[in-house]
Amino acid sequence: MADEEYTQLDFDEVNAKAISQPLVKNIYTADPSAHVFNGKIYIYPSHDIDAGIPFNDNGDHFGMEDYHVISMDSPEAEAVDNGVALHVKDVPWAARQMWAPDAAHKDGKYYLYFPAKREDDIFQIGVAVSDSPTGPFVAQPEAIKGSYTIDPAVFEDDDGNYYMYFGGIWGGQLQNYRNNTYSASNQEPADNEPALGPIAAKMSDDMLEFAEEPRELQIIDDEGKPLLAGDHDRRFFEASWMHKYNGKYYFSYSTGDTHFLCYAIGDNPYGPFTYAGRILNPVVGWTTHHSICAYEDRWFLFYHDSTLSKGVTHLRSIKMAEIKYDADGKIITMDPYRD
Ligand code: FUB
Repeated sequence: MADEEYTQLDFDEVNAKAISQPLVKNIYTADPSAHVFNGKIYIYPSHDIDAGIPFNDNGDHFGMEDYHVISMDSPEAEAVDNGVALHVKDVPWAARQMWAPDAAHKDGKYYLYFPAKREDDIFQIGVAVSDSPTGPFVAQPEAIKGSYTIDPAVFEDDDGNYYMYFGGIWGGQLQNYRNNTYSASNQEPADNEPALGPIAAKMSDDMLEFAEEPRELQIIDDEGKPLLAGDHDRRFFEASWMHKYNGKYYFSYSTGDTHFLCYAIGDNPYGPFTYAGRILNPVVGWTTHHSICAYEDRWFLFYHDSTLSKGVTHLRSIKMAEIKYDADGKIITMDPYRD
């Protein structure tokens, strides 16, 4: 459904076949990171706008400027847009492109994590703090030391430790880093070499810094071999997410140019993670990005597509659908549109 294919579709028909409808229609939203805080669902999405920036391979047309938090009393309740929670003009180190954020809750404080480009066009990840899950959030003056690229996702483990997962290739700039060091190479590994992995770091007690050097994670196949850079149907591209199910760590992500949401399973927060399959087949629009969150005893996938904007790839809408696991803990692959 991605790439040029969707531009040929009759969007009323596609919409009628969609397994879910946009949660909010007053603004365009994408990259939904959902959490249950104090019994209520809070979704931290990107706020898509048409910034008038021409399309290019770096994704500069994703010219977002602020964040809104969406809240729901329950999975069936109306989704409420709580207004501007943080604007780029209030982030001292950031210049533009407020891409996919996430949030965490610890000791009564809420932390909004977000990537943005600095004035020199390099992505870093920042944090802003609030006493309320809906903000407004106050940004720290500097980006998180040692952070780079995009798509932070912060996971709270059962033992009270928090980990940030991040990274994205192409416009997300991960191909410019090896061992946490930048070079403007713009060079991905060759197709027969291991793919670049997502990056993870444990968070400091105050949630404002990394407590350790970020490390690259491995996604491996059934034989224990790393997925290769040429394996575009399975390799990591962007959109990290972590959740825990039956004591196992499920790392999920987007394959980017092949438009799948996939997952891999590990025994600890750092992996290695064994590729386990697809969660969601391609949606209308180039990007696909998600989160997975339990509400009481049900599990939900939060995702986005571009049906509301009739296929405009940078004007997306967040959606949610219940996910099911089989008896072996495998997630049953979903199609975003019925046949
Ligand atoms: O929303 C901008 C970018 O598009 C995100 O950071 C990526 O994950 C993709 O969804």
